[in-house]
Amino acid sequence: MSLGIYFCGSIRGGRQDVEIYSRIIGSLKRFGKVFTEHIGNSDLNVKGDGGVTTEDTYIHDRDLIWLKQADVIVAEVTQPSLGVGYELGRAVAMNKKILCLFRTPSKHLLSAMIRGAENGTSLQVRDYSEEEVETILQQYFEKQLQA
Ligand code: 6K6
Repeated sequence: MSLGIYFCGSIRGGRQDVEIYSRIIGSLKRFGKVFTEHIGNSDLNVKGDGGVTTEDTYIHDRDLIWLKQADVIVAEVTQPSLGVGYELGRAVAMNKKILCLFRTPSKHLLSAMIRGAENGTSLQVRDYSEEEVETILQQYFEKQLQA
């Protein structure tokens, strides 16, 4: 069975971490279909998709359809983003399985509303360094595929 995976990463919150998003998405593709591959695309900047403007309502409604379809949500939460926080809140309300990844060391401190939502099962928060990200994803998805 192939999993549906929704990856969340900052867009208008700032694109500083786009390279790590791309690396995570590359790794996630081994475990299932990633609905939001565009988040790892460096042409997608805070102003829009390489010059192409899409209505915000369209983006919101399409992303919520993908979120509902997803089996697992993986969010890179180091760069604070209102959109990622919103997606996580909606995903919690849908009882989705969620893995939040926070890169250390970081100048940012993860919101208590994300770290405090950790419950060890449906919502997990992992602090990680860039070199270990593939191993963390491998271990997480092995468990999901067994469940
Ligand atoms: C238009 C202008 C800037 O970027 C665009 C195209 N935007 C988006 N396309 C797809 N998903 C989006 C877009 N903007 C936000 N999202 C969703 O919210 C993604 O799934 C991200 O996980 C999250 C990022 O939120 P912000 O607040 O950092 O933009």
